[in-house]
Amino acid sequence: MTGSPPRFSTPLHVGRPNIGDRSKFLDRLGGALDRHWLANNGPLVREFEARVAALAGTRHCVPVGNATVGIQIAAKAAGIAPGDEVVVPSFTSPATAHALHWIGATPVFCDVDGTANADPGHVARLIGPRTRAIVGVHVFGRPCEIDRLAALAERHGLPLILDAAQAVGCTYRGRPIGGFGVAEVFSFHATKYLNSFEGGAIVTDDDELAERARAMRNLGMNDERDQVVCGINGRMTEASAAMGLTSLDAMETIISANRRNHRLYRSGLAGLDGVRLHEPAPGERANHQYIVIEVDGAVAGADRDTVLGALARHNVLARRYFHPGCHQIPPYRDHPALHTPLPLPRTEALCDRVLSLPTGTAVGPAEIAGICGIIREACTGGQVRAA
Ligand code: T4K
Repeated sequence: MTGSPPRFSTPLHVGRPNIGDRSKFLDRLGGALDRHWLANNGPLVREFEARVAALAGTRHCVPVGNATVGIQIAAKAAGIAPGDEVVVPSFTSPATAHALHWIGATPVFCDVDGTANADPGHVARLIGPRTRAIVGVHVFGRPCEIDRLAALAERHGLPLILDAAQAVGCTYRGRPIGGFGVAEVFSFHATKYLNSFEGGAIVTDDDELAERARAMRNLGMNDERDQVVCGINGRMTEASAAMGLTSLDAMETIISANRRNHRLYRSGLAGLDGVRLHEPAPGERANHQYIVIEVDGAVAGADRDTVLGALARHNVLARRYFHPGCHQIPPYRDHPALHTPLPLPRTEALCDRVLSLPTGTAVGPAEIAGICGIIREACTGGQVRAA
């Protein structure tokens, strides 16, 4: 392979943004310019809010500047205060842990189950006298074990907050993600299948939490402009909402491209020993926005990083979502107050195996065939085996 030209002349990215209908976006942006209303809960943000609440099936949606600030606000609005411990999976974006740490809470990391989500049994063992909340994450859009986490939260009188950054448009037990726990938080970052450049939303059925979150997002002011709480600037702009609305218009088209891509990867990687493609939860609606494989180096003939390197040589910029686990990054790995029994063996094994591959509307059958071919070659030492 060394010395041969790359299979792709331009890079294939994980998280290449889906653009949607450019003219609709530009019309919306033009409207904002004409109105001279660019920020602070303008009409496009309010329209986005209504559309996202309808999608989530919740009474409230509070659009925010990004999901990280959304998690901070949701956690604070749910009563999490400095010094509180929050049980959260280590296998997630650093954003989840950092958002909690940034408001003074101490993340206590749990291990994963077989779906790369929080293991409720381990969560139960980590709940102690200083625990004030549980944060679940729907990793790669696959819902975590909400029922079991909610039962634990209820038994211990704790709020359950759900990081749904990757799970917009998915369902759990047939109901839309968004309406579970005390609040869920979506991301509309550029790399998400629905994007608002940067953006996020807190969705909830809790009237009081929503009211606090709204004020917290706006420097602590309520709708009457009275200072009611300690706030931050977590506002979404009109330009972001214009893009978010345009993405929502294209949602079904994007999901069907993602679903087709998932099918193509499934057949392209079928029969390749030691390479496992993550699948959505059976019977649930999925957004398929991440194509995730696990490479078991002991079986596959190549480890994950060898496959990553082979892909990179051919201009396929796969991503190690997530590596390393949050418990192995600063400041948590050296945190004096952290009493998680380390290591987290299943998380660490998973972090060494996972790889996210390009998908979305920028990727089609030819690219996927090429990517699967590179993975096969890497695993079989250049001998392409029939699927
Ligand atoms: N919770 C979870 C579970 C999350 O996954 C995330 C974010 C959050 C919370 C926090 O949400 P936000 O606060 O961001 O709303 C990316 C995203 O930046 C991040 O939003 C996302 N998770 C994470 C899984 O992926 P990086 O560090 O990998 O991003 P970056 O800049 O390296 O871009 C990834 C790939 O996308 C690259 O190959 C380049 C490509 N790309 C990126 C951008 C921004 C493009 O092609 N065009 C673009 O405009 O984290």
